Amino acid sequence: MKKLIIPFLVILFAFSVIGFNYNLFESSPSIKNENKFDLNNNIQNENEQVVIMKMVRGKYYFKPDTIKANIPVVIKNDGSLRGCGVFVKQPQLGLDMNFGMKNEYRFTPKKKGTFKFSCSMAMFDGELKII
Ligand SMILES: [Cu+2]
Repeated sequence: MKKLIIPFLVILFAFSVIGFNYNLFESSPSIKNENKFDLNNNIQNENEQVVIMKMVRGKYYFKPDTIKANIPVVIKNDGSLRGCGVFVKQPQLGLDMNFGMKNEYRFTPKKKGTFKFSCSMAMFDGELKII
């Protein structure tokens, strides 16, 4: 088991470097502006719900923490998701996100309830409500 830890960390590091470079490479002034989001300025409309995801001391937080079913959602990393915290899963909603590769993920929630999100190793978690 111990032998697996170091290769795993190397792979994880490689992934975060790739993700980082990818973002740097893709950054142009126009894209930067699009990706710039303000935690206090969530645009909620009938076409898309914007959810900002944040990580504070090993906990995920969503802003807003309650969204509506059957309306498309985009989940964005506010930049605080780090390390293995970039790998976010929610199996019931079919979400398997890697914020090291992409800064935002879109889906349309069909189910209602309180859904627990966790990192791929279940070290970090947080809840999102769908009504
Ligand atoms: Cu983890």
